[in-house]
Amino acid sequence: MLRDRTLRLHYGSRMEAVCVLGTQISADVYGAAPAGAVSFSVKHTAGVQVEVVTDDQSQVAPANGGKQWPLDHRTILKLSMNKASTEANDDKVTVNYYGENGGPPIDQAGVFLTGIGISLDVDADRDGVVEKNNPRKGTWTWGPDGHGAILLVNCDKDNPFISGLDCDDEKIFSKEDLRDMSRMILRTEGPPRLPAGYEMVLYVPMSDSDKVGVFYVENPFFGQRYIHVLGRRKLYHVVKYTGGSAELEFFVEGLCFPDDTFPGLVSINISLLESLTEEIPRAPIFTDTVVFRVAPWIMTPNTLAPVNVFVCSVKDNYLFLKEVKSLVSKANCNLKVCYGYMNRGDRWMQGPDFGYVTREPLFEVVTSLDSFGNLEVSPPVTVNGKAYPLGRILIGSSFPTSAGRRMTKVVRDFLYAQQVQSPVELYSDWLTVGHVDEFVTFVPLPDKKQFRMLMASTLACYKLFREKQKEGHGEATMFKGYSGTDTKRVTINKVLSNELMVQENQYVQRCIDWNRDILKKELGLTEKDIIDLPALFKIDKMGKAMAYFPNMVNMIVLSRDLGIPKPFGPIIEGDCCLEAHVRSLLEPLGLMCSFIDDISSYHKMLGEVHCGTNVHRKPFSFKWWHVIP
Ligand SMILES: [Ca+2]
Ligand SMILES: [Ca+2]
Ligand SMILES: [Ca+2]
Repeated sequence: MLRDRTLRLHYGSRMEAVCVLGTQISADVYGAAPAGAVSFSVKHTAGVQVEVVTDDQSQVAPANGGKQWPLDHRTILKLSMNKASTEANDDKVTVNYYGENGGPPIDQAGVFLTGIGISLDVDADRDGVVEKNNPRKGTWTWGPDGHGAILLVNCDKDNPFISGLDCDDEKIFSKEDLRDMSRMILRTEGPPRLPAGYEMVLYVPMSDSDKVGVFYVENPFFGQRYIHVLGRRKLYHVVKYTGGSAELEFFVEGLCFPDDTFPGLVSINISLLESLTEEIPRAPIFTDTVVFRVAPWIMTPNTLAPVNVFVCSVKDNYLFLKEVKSLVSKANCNLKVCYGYMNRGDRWMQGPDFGYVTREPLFEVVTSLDSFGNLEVSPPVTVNGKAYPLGRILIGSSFPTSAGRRMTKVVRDFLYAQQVQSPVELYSDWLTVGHVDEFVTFVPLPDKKQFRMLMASTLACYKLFREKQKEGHGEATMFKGYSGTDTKRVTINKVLSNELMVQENQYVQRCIDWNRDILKKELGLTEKDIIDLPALFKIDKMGKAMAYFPNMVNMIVLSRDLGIPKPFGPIIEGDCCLEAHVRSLLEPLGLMCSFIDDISSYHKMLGEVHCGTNVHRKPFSFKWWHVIP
């Protein structure tokens, strides 16, 4: 921010002023004139540029003072400097006033000037280097042609020995932690000391103080120390002015993600304060401002390559663990088992040791719809010409007209505020657990579309079972080897003749179709982008649906390797006809199906493979700031 300021010259007295390079000082030449003066001349040293401005007429004043101007109340002098001073007050502007009869000047007014360069700098052009005084550093725009610096929320834990997150304290423990922060440099140029009465202050607006933390790097050449200078409870910091040509280095961390009360932009200012006399408080005469946007919280879709698979070890999931292990080794990524001390008995975990965020409502009841199985993300899509290069978040919600469970408002508001993965709201409240991942998932493909959407389909299951019945396999038995307690013999004939079940599953299909229509519209999909996986549901006492056999759509996707809940379908000629059918749909596309028995470990507790695992994926190569929300 370059702001002009006005200086009141006064004849017969010595004045001193600091001129920040790139700014102008307006000096009132008329008001300073002695009685009887009718014209003036201006003399100045080489480091100062002086313009004589009357209305919109501007003339450069020669340094030697060889030109006279008539004294006019509209006339002002504009002083500027483009080179920093090596000593305080080493430049000077003198105004000579002349009377009506010419001759020698009748009086003088003047000012001694100190030129100081101040620039607060960030990487506003996003090339990884903090450039010098980018003229656009104080604003922020989206898109590949946009500009503006970015900031990460430092919500990981680079030091395992601290209790909270990295951004919870006002310390930096490791060099790794510095990599989560953005560099900011204060460049100053000037004499060894600031003239008396001047001070430089770095500060954040009150509204940003709980969103950003700033550390100063002390003694960069003698064992660095990082001093927390701005953030919670620290609104300003008096900067040590070191003289000469100096670069003071700062590291900046974000403290929170955007949400409905915080659009994501934070600003940091440097001001030069001046005091006219000791009794009057200092006032800013120059301010430079930089703006950062805090990086949004971004979800990674199944189409991104897996890096680590997290799974919990609890007392009864040993076999499940073994099968996941073999899948993970096929997919060439790492398995991270979380043992009891970390998961505290919770098998529906999220991964430890990397960034996480919590949102807690003040007044609302937290429902099952707030679980992360209720939050999925589509692969990148283009819908009616509008690109979503990071995909769209899928939120499970209740039917628009019913007063059912709904994801807590704070969570929904949070998701919308991230902007880069514009959420789509689906209807998932018809399910007992109510999660989106119970009826839809995505698998990567190397073709033009890059993926297929898989949906649970009761229609597809009935179609398959009727075909098998026609082929003479009506007595094929389900649930063989199923470790559940229900030992009644279930055949294709029995399933097909159960009228109640037929009706319940027609209802379920309607609920799924409702979502299918939303997904087609909001993700720009056609029928050929969708694959139906057979599924059956039963309705519980509350009128909600739960999977009748392990729900295959609730799979884990590791590139081309799919870990699918083993459905325990009707056995025909030694093969599960559901597995065979799903293989016939997916394997020709180059996908590999592994069916994992999750019955006792997850299915009986109303979850499947996908709910019991978590995949840390390679982040998008697409830069989120290139999104145009
Ligand atoms: Ca740069
Ligand atoms: Ca810290
Ligand atoms: Ca960190």
